[in-house]
Order: sequence, then structure tokens, then C-alpha cells
Amino acid sequence: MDTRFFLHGLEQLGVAFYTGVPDSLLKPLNDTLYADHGLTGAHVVAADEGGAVALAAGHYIATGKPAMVYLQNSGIGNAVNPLASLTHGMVYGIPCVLVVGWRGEPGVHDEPQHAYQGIVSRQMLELCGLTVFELDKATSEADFAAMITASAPLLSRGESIAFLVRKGGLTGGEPVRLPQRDAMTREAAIRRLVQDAAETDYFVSTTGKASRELFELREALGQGHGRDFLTVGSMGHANMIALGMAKARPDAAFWCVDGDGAAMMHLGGLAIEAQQRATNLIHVLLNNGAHESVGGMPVAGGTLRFAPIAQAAGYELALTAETDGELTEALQTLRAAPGKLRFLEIIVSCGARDDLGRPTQTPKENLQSLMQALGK
Ligand SMILES: Cc1ncc(C[n+]2csc(CCOP(=O)(O)OP(=O)(O)O)c2C)c(N)n1
Repeated sequence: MDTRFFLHGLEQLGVAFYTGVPDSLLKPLNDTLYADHGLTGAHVVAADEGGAVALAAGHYIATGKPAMVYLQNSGIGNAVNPLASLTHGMVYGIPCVLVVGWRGEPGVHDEPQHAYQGIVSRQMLELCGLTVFELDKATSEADFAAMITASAPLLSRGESIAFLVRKGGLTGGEPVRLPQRDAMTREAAIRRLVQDAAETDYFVSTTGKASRELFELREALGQGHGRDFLTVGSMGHANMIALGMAKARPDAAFWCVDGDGAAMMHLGGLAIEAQQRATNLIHVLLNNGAHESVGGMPVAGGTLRFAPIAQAAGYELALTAETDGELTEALQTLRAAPGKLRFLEIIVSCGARDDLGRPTQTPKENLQSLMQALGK
């Protein structure tokens, strides 16, 4: 179904405010909202899906109108808390309209991190009290009109609904064109880190293309994957995984390769890392100003800098590198300060190779080789 037709249907339910975390499967919707509203007024790219539900709740409280929350099904977990304890009919009864990209839908091949979430998505939404409508390529305009008619009384009695969108269920939209930065690519930055690190260092990389790039780099360098943990799901948690490892293994050195969207999603982790003082962990944040892996919607307007936040959280060295020369210098400074708490933000361009592949190892194979390298 064309995204504009879909949005027009939602307007009939009073929906005129849109928030969420982008998803590749919902790219036509994300692009259309961005083209129509930018990032202010009626459209907010939220830090996480729970925050988006809360924003939608605030909008309803102030206007009496339900708002749209868009998300990939990976983010249902983040949304469960406010759906169950804020908007649910047994609490405030605040209606929301969720639009959920259905990765890992049963019967369709997808990446391993989507397999279980794909199976339980509908159930999870229903357990939170939402009425679920599925959208796919075959959904006709008449089918959709019937869904809108069925939704109106639900929303007016304070219940929430979800459109669970299968691949190709929403179409159209002009691709977002973000202002391009004249900076090194994320992949080039990761290559520099891998080359700079000792062979015995461990890497924990974030969700999305960064992990895919790290995997391919190791293949190209013939280094194997036993030193890397690829955080393929669990967006925003790579730093806590790395901290858990670093605390338990003070004898080893760790790098967390994070993204700006992921860091935003669970920003509190930065303060915990600093408070825990794991000086054997270097937190590197690749800042391209966007959720590039899922289509490039901006993160916090695309202009946020994280090194000052890290410094305020207690990092003793919080550096920013924007050029190759600055990166060389920053890596030297980090290397020369092993006892300090270290953070490095690298400003990178927004994009990736067209032929970027996906890990050919399963998550379990990855874990097994990593634990073997750790002697466990
Ligand atoms: C909880 C959750 N929400 C949404 C997604 C979908 N998703 C995967 S990667 C990604 C963008 C990550 O952005 P960033 O950390 O800035 O890295 P980039 O892709 O820009 O390198 C998103 C939103 C997800 N995997 N999990």
C-alpha cells in the first residue's frame, strides 16, 4: 500500500503526530514523514521506542488525539514497559497507533537476530493489550479502510492498535537525502582501529552495518573472528556487554565500537562505564549523525557530539577525531594512557559499500570461538 494512502487513513483517526525509531522495512514511511515534517513540529525521531510511546502519550494528554509510534519489531521490548504500565487500559487508557516493521516474519528468510522476535511479535503486542492488524503486499485499500473503521471505537475507548507491516507492505516515499559530511567512512575508521589494536585485543561491535564491516574486515585480513563479539541484536547494549567482559577480565584489553544511534538509545550506560572505571576498555563511538544502517534518519538532529557527554560522565580522556590525521594522533594519545578511562568519538560519513555482506558465521559460532579465545 502506498504510504500516503496509509497516512491519510490514520489522519481519519485523528493521527497528526509521529514519533519512533527508524526501520529499514518502514523506510517508505520514515522518508515520507521526514519529507513532510522534517524533525520538528509533528515528527520526532525518538531515542528509543519506549520514549516514543511516552511522547505519544504526552501528545494525547495535551490534545486528546492518538499519535503514531513507528518501530522495528526489535524495539517492541523497549516499548513494553510504557505499553503495559502507562498507556494500557488498566492504567491510564491512552490510545496509541503503533506501526511495526516485521523483521523475521515466519516463513521469510532473515538474519538470526530477528528469528525469535519475528515469531513472538504479534503475541507480544497482543499481551500488551493492542489489537493487531497485519499489512502486506496484498492488503487492498478496501481491507485497510475496514481496519480504520474497526480501529476508531478501540481508540476512542483508550485502547491501542498496531499495524504489523510485512516486507513490502508499505511502499512509496522519496529517499531521505541527508547532508553529506566530508569525512572518512565508518568502514575506514573500523579498519584503522583493527590495525591499531594489538592482536590480542577484543572487540565488541554495535548493531547494524558496523558489525558487518568488522566481520568482512577480519575476513579480508585473514584474522578470523575469535576476538570479536558482534552485537547483531540488542541495539544500544554493546557497551554494557563490553563492560561485563572487561570487568571480568582485567588481564585483557577491550574495544567497544559503538554507533551514535545505539549510544543514544541507552545513553545511561556511558555514566555507568565511567563510574565502573574499566580502564581496560576503550569506548569508540562512530558518529555519522544518523541511523545509517536502516536508511539514514538523523540521530538527535544529526549534530550531537558525544565526547563532551563522556567527559561530563567522568572519562579522563574523551577525544574527538574528524580527520585521518586527528585519528592517528588520538590513537597515539589513547595508547600512551593505559591507566586512564578512555573514550574516542570519530566523526564519519553516512554511507556504506553497496556490496557489504553479512556475517557468514552464526551467532553461536561467533560466541563459541570468542569464548575459546578467552579460555572459557
Ligand atoms: C531496539 C532496536 N530498535 C531498532 C533497531 C533497528 N536498527 C538496527 S541498526 C539501527 C541504526 C543504528 O544506528 P547507529 O548506532 O547510529 O549506527 P549506524 O547504522 O549509523 O552505523 C536501527 C535503528 C534495532 N535493531 N533494535
